Amino acid sequence: MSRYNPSEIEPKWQELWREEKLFATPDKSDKAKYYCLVMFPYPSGDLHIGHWYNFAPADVYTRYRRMCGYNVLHPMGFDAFGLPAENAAIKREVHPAEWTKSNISRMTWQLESMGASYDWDRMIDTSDPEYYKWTQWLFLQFFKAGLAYRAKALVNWCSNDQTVLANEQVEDGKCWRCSAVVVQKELEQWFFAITKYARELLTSVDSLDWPQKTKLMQKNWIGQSEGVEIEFRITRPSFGGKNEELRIAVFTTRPDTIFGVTFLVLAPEHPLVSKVTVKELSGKVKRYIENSRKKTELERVSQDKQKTGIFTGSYCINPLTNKSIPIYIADYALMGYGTGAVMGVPAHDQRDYVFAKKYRLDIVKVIESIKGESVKGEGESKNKLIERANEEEGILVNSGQWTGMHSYDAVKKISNYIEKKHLGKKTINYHLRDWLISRQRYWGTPIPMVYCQTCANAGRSWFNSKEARSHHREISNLSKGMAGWFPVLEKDLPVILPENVDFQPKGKSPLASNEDWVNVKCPKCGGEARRETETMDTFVDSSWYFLRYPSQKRTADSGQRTAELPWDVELTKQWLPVDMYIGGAEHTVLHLLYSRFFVKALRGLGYLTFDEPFTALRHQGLILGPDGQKMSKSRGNVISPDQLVSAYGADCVRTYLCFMGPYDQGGPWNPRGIEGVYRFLNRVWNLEDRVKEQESLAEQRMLHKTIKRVTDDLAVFKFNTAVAALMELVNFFYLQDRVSRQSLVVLLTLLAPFAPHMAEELWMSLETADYRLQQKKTVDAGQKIISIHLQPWPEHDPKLLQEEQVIVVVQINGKLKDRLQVPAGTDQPQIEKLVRTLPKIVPILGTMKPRKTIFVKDKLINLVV
Ligand code: ANZ
Ligand code: ZN
Repeated sequence: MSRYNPSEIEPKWQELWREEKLFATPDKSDKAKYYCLVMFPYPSGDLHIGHWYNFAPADVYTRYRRMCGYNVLHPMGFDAFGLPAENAAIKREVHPAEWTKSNISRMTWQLESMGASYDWDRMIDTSDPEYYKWTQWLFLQFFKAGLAYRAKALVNWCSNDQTVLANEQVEDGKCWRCSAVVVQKELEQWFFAITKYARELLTSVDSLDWPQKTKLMQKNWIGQSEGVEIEFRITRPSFGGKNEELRIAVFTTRPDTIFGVTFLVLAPEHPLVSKVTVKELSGKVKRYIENSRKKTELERVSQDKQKTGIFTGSYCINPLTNKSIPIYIADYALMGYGTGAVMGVPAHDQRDYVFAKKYRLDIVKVIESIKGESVKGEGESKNKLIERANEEEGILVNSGQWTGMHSYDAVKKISNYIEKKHLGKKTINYHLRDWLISRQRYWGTPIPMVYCQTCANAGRSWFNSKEARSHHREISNLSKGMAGWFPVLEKDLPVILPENVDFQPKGKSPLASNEDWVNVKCPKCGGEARRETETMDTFVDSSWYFLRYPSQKRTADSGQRTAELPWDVELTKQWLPVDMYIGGAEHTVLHLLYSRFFVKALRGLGYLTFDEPFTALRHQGLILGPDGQKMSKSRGNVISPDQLVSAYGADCVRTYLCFMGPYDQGGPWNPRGIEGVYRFLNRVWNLEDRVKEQESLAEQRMLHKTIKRVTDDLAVFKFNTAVAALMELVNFFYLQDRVSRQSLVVLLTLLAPFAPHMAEELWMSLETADYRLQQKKTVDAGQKIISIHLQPWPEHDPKLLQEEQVIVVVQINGKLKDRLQVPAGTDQPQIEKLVRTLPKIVPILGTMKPRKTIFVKDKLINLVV
């Protein structure tokens, strides 16, 4: 047998598999479908070992599923638009398109070198006009349904990347990409109305086979909060004149504290601010509002920061106490949550407490703590004795008819009372905000909208059109703020991203610099109009790519450009939802939430019939450098897959990645660990010299035990223990210094998902010497081509597992007395029972209880008497 030389066999098999299209997935098949998807990468230039850790075990799992008899779809593509590519391109002074293209071809080559079983006919590049045409089309459907809208809002601005960010892209007040501090800006932007699906996104996550932690993170991000909206009547005299009674609604989760409300707070952006501010104070109020705009949301809500505010000069009435309380403006109240107004309960809310202290407002205790010790100044009821708010539930005091009741009951009773008396209503709020999708950057999908000033002046928008009226009954609501805006006609899609643009980020949309591109005719009046110059968040591209893969081939095959939908209806029904989604945990909120929203929104519009995009989800852990630190260029601890492949071969890297630890935990890269796996593969390689015809019962037992272990482990992503089982089997073969042909074939079949090249090479050499000749013969005979990867997954024989018998030595005081044959794994109490019935033991032992029992499972029992 020749030496194991992966660099010789691996490229050879990759080429043959490619030529035979061995892993192209047929759309028509008698087999059950299985859509197994990995998160597609950014074309950042190089596949690092973290990518491999996502893709290689995922490919192992895919191959296993395929051999189990499923028709498996395992596609690959590139999340090609977006900041990473654009920033890299700027740094290197090349065009992002060029940079992206060359990276895609380099990464495709790298993926090939991994021996992954992708169906390359379905490859997706999101920056391809044939793809982003449909991203634009989807935007238009959302727009027409009122799910995409433009609005002025306080938004997150990253001054380093010179663009706005979605809430999900701000981590601890910083930009998720570059870590620059994010500031608030008031801008007109495009949003997707993800909040319309908040309730559904929250509840239906329970049904998914996802990691618990990820489900919880989705829920927490959506943030459901049950409470009441209570209305406070404003009593500034001038309002009486117009017969209009102004009310401010507040949202509270603690209606049990309502008797302790001593002031009311409006967010600076609240629409009633101008109405409640008295003339004498309007200058001061204006300055306050301007100042608060400079703060980040984090600064505004942070618990420990000083609370600032300003009195409006107006008062309102607490509907339960009928007492008059002052109205303040304070920026710890956020406009984006609840009603944008808060009832101030300083005795029981710490922020209100800090605020009341600063502005010398009353602090009235209405909840008595049940744990006595935390009630400072009890009996004296002097405000200054309260040192901080008591936010816990307890017994109500000073609360009229509810005095003496527990908070839990009072929350319900007071809410009911408020509803009954029409003072307000119960509501559920979600912390989730609408998804801001427009970006002031170049490398993205152009938003396919046109703005016409003439039409805007005349108050016209698409929502006045006949098409719009056929879509909606309540146009007026949707058309708010949309005057002048028109969708690009669907037949004119895609709106091509122009190449000739100065794409350096300047805080404005780079596309605006290309006048030729910007100026268009208004689809309504035919006058001078302008294209929208902002592009879509990259996350929009990745929110639907999994819907495209099944149909991607159709378009590629037929060059079909006239399709009416982004996907083939039949293929979509056949393949979706994704059965298994595998990827990193860093996108737990962002990408997964957006994709779920897309599916629900498209289902709502009648384009899809299922409800959730990813039925099952698994995360891989993080691979650390050999020093246990996060891999980074600056630390010099980055492990390059390319070098490993040339040193050990792809099969070895794949198998080691599977073997290094539990898949969802990752861990440090161990340079010695990979050597061990390399030795293991060499041992497999050299087994061919030991092939003998017959097999022993022991060999069969060991083999079937291994089949069961590998099968069970792969099904639940325990790649490491599956490899360990294979290693034990190989050790067994070496110990008995022989292996039967059949056993070797089974071993190779089990090994095929992990080390596909080696398995194919050895299997072929067992089957036939000449691959090409054999293929020709089988194909001529009308049969499928042969490959170990088309073989069925081995099944274990349960009989061979159960009936394994062992001989247990029976000793009394260390002296051999008898032997006992029992099924392997029999436990101590059972063996003791059996021993006591043995004819040789009964006379010795009688009814004596042994002082001590030494037990070695499947081997020995020694009774000390
Ligand atoms: C009175 C009160 C008394 C409150 C008390 C809490 C404790 P979650 O659980 O996150 O929903 N709130 C409501 N709207 C707000 C806004 N726009 N900006 C800032 N704060 C706002 O929080 C609900 C609580 O957050 C509400 O209940 C309100 O304060 C505050 F002892 O009302 B509470
Ligand atoms: Zn017009």
